[in-house]
Amino acid sequence: MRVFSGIQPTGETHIGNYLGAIKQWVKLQEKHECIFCIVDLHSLTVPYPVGELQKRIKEKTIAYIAAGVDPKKSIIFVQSQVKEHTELTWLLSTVTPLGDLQRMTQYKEKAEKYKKNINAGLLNYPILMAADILLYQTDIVPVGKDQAQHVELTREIARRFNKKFGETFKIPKALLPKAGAKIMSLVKPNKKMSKTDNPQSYIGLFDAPEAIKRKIMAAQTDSEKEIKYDISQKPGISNLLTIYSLFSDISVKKIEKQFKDKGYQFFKEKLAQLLIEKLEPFRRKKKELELRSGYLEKILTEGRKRAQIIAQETMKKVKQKMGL
Ligand code: AQP
Repeated sequence: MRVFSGIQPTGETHIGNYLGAIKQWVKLQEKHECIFCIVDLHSLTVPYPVGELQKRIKEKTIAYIAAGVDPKKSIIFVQSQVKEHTELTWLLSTVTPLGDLQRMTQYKEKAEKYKKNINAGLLNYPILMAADILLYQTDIVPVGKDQAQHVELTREIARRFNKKFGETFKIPKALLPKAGAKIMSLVKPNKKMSKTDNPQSYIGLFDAPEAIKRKIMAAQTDSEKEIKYDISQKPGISNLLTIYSLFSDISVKKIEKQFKDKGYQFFKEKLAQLLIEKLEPFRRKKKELELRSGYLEKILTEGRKRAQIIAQETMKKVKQKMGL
């Protein structure tokens, strides 16, 4: 089975990215052929500081490895370095109805958020994502819930292409974690945790202990006292319970019992302690990797070469099928 996934270098990697995507990647690489991409071309669809982009790409490379992706087992590479991604995007755009793109939730949300920059790239984002996935004849796409709709569209595009031009692409499947597929913002627990939001709203994978403590203690909860999972009435505390459960491997039910009558402040203090402890190895690994730029470059060059071989093979087939 081949696995493909990626993260945009739009900001700091947070625990939502980890629990929704990277944690699954680390497991999958033990049994499957995995390809993990830093999707820099996707990140150009929203405003970004040009001078920061390379730094952000480096941060993502470090985040993948520090969180457990093993470059000996998995391919890690930068999307813009394999030109077949953009080439296939154009070809797939000719079999993608405009209406399908306009109804995508992420497009609607981003168009609302960036009213002054509703560029065509924002609309075409899912076609680039389809190209990323289909180029590698992917079987499994481990992602968080917000990306499930894009994987569904990818399947539709592949089916449409195969029907029109003959069997070309594998039909991939999204893989969502059972819990943690949508970690919510600490500030607005009805919204997804997002790296382009206020840093108070997320716990960065490499946040310092003081920052973790400050953010968790300030996390929005309700005016009651009971530590109980109830996503509709108590989204804030439910989100914190999910995070606690996923980092401790203790069920939400058990945690509720453990903290019965203890109050929110006590629970938050314990959660902060847990996160500080669990994220410590990531911070340590990051420090090490930051000093090893040559090693990181080597991984990306190696990854690019390996990715290119597969991508070129698919492109050859696609062009033949389309009569080019
Ligand atoms: N809050 C989340 N909970 C669980 N999974 C999440 N993912 C993102 N946020 C959460 C998953 O992380 C992967 C990388 O996402 P992306 O960089 O492609 O962009 P995104 O999905 O739009 O993530 P962000 O953090 O919200 O980034 P920005 O702010 O740039 O839009 C995906 O698998 C995603 O599902």
